Amino acid sequence: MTSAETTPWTSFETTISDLERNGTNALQLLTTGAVPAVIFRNAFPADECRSLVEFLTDQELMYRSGDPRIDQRAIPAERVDRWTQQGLNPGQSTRRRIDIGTSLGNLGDDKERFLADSARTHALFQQLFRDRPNPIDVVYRSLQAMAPGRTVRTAREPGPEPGSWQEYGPAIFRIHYGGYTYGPHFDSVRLRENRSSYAVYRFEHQLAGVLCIQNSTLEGRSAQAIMHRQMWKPEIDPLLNNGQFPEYCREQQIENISVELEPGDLYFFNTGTIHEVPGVPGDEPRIVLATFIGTSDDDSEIMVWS
Ligand SMILES: O=C(O)CCC(=O)C(=O)O
Ligand SMILES: [Fe+2]
Repeated sequence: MTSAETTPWTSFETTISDLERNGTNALQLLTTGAVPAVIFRNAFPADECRSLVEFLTDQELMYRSGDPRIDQRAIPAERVDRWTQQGLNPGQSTRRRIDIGTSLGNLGDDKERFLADSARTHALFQQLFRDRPNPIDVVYRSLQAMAPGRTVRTAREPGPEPGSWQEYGPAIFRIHYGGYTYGPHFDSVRLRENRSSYAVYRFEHQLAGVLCIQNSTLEGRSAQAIMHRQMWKPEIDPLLNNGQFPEYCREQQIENISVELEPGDLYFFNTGTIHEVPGVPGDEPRIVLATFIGTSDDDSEIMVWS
């Protein structure tokens, strides 16, 4: 879609109770690309976000910026860059990210390892959120309100025993240090990663639900996602891979919008939309709680994973 498109393209801001009252099909707004994002402001209280960061730091699951232990825990840059070649940090510095949780994108090539790691994540999250508000619940409840009548559940594969299931990780905390940048990309277990041996491969649409836990801010600017009014198609791939996408957007006058989030704000978007998150090397890391979501128009089940 280009700016020749006359319908406005703006985020849809809502709440769980508004959706329940009005019966808006917010899921469809995303699957059809009618809006760049569905935003739930203040979905998780900002002071709970701050308290959670303190807690995760105390638990040594993450570290403050500058802590030398970050490099030991950071996932190898080649792994997180596998699908997004572009968008190195300012000054070409190494991209550093700590994940708390299990990533299908990183571990999915080894299904057994992925499912074992997912089981450990479930145990860890159960322990972490035994006595404190669980932000993952907010993501699932908001998604459920967007999709009334559908069954929203963590993605799963049939287990070894008849009738048993093995779940994927339910969500993942991603802690981005030093201005970590996501260049323009799309996400798809179907069209990009080709994960045909996984149950989530069957879905027609892939969405993401991302809760902002902490912003990275420098001189009044913070790292925020930019959505381009362009769905992925095969012809876009060379442009994404060669770094020519910005030029293409200028030539084709493809509009974009920035999704401005404060800690506690939650946004959902269609991951087939080309998107990016330019980094801002602030003092604190940017922290999000992220999920992917699979849905099809004629499928009563919606699966969530990380
Ligand atoms: O960190 C974000 O806000 C989005 C990252 C991203 O590209 C994704 O979750 O697909
Ligand atoms: Fe993405």
